[in-house]
Amino acid sequence: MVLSFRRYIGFFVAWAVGLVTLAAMPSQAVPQSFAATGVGQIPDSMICGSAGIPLALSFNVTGMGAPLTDVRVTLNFSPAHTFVGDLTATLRPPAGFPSVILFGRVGSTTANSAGSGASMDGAYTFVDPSVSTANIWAAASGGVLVPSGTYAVTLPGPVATTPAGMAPMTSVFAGLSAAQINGTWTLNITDRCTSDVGGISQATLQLDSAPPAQEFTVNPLQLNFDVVDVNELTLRAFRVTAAASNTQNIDITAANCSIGGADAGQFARLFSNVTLAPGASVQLPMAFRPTSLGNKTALLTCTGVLPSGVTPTVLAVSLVGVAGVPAPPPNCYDVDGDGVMNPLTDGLFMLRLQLGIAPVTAASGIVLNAPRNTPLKAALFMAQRCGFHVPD
Ligand SMILES: [Ca+2]
Ligand SMILES: [Ca+2]
Repeated sequence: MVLSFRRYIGFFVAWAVGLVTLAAMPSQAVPQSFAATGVGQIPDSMICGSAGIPLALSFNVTGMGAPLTDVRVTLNFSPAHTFVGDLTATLRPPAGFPSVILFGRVGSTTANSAGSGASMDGAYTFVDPSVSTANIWAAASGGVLVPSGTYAVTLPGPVATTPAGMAPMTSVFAGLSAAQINGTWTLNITDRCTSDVGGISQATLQLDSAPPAQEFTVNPLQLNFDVVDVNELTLRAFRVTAAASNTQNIDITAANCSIGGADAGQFARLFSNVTLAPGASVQLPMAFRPTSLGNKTALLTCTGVLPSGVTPTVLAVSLVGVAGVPAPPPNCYDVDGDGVMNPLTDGLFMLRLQLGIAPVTAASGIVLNAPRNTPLKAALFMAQRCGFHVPD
């Protein structure tokens, strides 16, 4: 494809207009909530000091990326459970390890201590201490009711001094891969002393994670311009496609694109800034205009592709072309282009035109051969390529 300068500009404008339609609002990952199955009465302990059968809650987690950046568990105690010191709640990811005890034996300071007698009645959200430093041990110290609210994960009892210290949660799970995060999380709640009972009516696991990696593909990775005459302009395009699974736009900034290599000056980038919405695909044009004969190679490289962490991190397309010999100039003595300069056809036709005779009359009695086998074809050639004035 060889384009005139005007068509080149038109192509560029069409391209720039096309960019506008690609714009889309970026999307961000948001915390996802997963409701528990298995809610109900927490089985009472049969023997004080020995943990009973756990109430096992399950959360079916899907669609999360890694690493986790926030983990929260909300438990709605209904009916209320008297004597929080009976209870221990342990959260486990699908692989089972590592686990985190959200709270355990609150108020307990010795191996045989029963702990706090305060009731759990209502909703409680357990979070990483970076989210809240409210301590459930302090809240339970009144001995009547643990107020509903948000509490940091605390070390399980017994502890030597109360309140028990806070313990991390998010960082414990931060090493999990996406494959290890997505699956069934469990929350086991056990009771270790008889008589006091209660249950869970509703539970939610809320997770937040870094957005999954944004990906795009480039095709072809080598743009082949084939043989192009010296000083001719030829265009080719490659395609960039954003993965449908992306959650954010991918931005390629034209200012971050450069052409390197021995023949860099003979290739040109014709695209401006590119925004690729998830699943979007766009053709990006490049130009080749060889200035001397021979094989020409260069490399287009776009760095700083956003957002950070995009795969691949660099857009790279190798550019290959061959500069060929330009077509010879037209032979203006061969009016009809049959390869023969015949004075009785070519010569006579030219002479008549020079004398001011119109083409049809000037061709009278002359047999013009292919490819310019009519007076008008021959006259047009003489005007356009050979600078002749052609009489009307
Ligand atoms: Ca009990
Ligand atoms: Ca001829």
